[in-house]
Amino acid sequence: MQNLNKGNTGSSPESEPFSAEKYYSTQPEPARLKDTLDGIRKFVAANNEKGRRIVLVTSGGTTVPLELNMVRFLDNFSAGTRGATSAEYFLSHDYAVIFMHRQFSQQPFLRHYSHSTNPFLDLLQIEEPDTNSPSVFPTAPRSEIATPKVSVNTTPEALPLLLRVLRENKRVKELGTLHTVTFVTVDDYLFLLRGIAGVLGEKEGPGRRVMYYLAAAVSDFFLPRQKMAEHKIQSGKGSLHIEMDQVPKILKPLVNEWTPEGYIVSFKLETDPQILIPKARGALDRYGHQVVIGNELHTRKYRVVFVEKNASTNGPRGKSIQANDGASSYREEWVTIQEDAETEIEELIVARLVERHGKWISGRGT
Ligand code: 9Z3
Repeated sequence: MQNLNKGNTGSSPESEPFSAEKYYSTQPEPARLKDTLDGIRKFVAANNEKGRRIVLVTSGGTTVPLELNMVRFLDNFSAGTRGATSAEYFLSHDYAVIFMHRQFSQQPFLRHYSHSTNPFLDLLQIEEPDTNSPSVFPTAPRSEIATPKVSVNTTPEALPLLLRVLRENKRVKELGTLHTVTFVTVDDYLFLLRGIAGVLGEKEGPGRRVMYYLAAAVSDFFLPRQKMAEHKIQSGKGSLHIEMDQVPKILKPLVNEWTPEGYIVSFKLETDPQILIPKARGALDRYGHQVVIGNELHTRKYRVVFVEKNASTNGPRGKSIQANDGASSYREEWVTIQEDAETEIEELIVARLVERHGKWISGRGT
């Protein structure tokens, strides 16, 4: 058996778990973080000036590299559909959207025409010039040379979607309400989240008009840089033993320190339906934010549950107060659609959040 952890220094029960402070002071920040945050600052200022609400949508899965010169990494299933779809609905509600997503995962608008869904090339039709025409004669003046014509090849059934996507994409571009940043590793994700929250929480910033919609599937475990092998892990020494550290729970500093007034929505993913609601409630108790949206892996496109604390059990800014009567201190709302429905569940999720956020802004929400 070989131990992946450099110098056989796998974390033992007595080794300290990573606090957020320890994590940020020992792990590498992504290249060009400052430039990325400058871009965010400009976007936020421009939209804040217009009084818009702003949402940070995180989307897609993070990777965990196993080597410093990375050949291998751990990944997860998320395609970023939830985040990309939700971003479109936030845009339609006139939010300015910071779309922080895993590189090459689904993106708003583009998701409708990926390599597998409505393949983009199938939409284009080419019409070759008539080769007998004198205008293709090589000595003809350039302006007279016939060029192939490209047109959009669509059917009456496909046209409404295409028009809707094109119009909405154009509207969003003209308004300047979508700003995209990418991450790959869990380190990228954690540094970006802290940096963006810092910008959104700045004094002259949007305050309560900010929502965090944390739909990215973030790894719970990582290999600290100090324990990583430098080079590609070699085979031939038997089985591989990897001991990973826990990723620090950054919802805590997000709620308490980085974003004093933001409306925070986290997602809880489980595969065992029995533990979904207890886990979601536990997260609300631990972090004191506003909403946990629970979903199960296989039904996530058709069924989610909003888990919130009742007003009486929320302290200032959603900080939870332990109620004596257990279950009655929480409320749950299931949102479901038929599996063959035309509607996307994100439309319903976002509409509910926009309403709750409105109350939060006016000081009536929890
Ligand atoms: C989610 O639960 C998202 O809804 C999905 C969306 C990742 C399931 P897809 O991208 O899937 O549309 O394919 N996101 C949060 C997952 C997560 O990492 N949550 C942490 C946890 O469950 C807490 S922040 O412990």
